[in-house]
Amino acid sequence: MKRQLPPGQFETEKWPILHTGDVPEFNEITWNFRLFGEVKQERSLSYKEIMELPKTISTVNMHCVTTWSKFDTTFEGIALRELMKLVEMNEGVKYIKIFGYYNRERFGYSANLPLEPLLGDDSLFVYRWKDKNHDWHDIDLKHGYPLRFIPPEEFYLWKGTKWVSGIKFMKADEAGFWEERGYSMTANPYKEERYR
Ligand SMILES: Nc1nc2c(c(=O)[nH]1)N[C@H]1C(S)=C(S)[C@@H](COP(=O)(O)O)O[C@H]1N2
Ligand SMILES: [Mo]
Repeated sequence: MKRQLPPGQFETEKWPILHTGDVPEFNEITWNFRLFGEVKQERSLSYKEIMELPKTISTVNMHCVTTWSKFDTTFEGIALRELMKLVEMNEGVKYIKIFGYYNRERFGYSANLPLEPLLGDDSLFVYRWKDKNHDWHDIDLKHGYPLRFIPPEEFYLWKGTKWVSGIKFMKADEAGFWEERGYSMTANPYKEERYR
């Protein structure tokens, strides 16, 4: 895996914690994951149903817009393409918005992304990780347990929604939480697309 520091970034071996709002508690009984928007039929999956889906392991680099980059974290999770098999999308879907908790609001946080670059092994909804300093363990509640998205490294990490609650499939791009507040729609660290 390449190790190229994007412009304006520095490398860290630690995995910093960054978010806005409180850390939500996980309750398996009430937890569910919603697939909605431009689909023939909306679906809602329980925690058990999610965890029974095929797993993917992938090593990725993370770049936070606050300028830290962490290389080579290995994650276990469910690839976006596995979730896409569970719904029939309408014709012309080109974008998604990944929702998650902001305080008590289940859909309070969101980040928009184009669909096409997210079909590989590096687009995962993760729950377990390791790196050269840590053996396999569940991701911390503060990092988004029970499930959080990690985008490919062509996107800043704010596109990696923690405490995920659903995916909205869209024909047209729509700003998410930070994008509405002036951050980039495309957010490529190598092009230093921080703001718009
Ligand atoms: N639900 C939610 N997800 C979120 C955020 C947030 O505030 N709420 N912050 C984002 C930002 S700005 C970053 S940099 C990453 C940080 O992830 P980490 O704390 O696991 O490093 O989470 C992203 N996902
Ligand atoms: Mo961030």
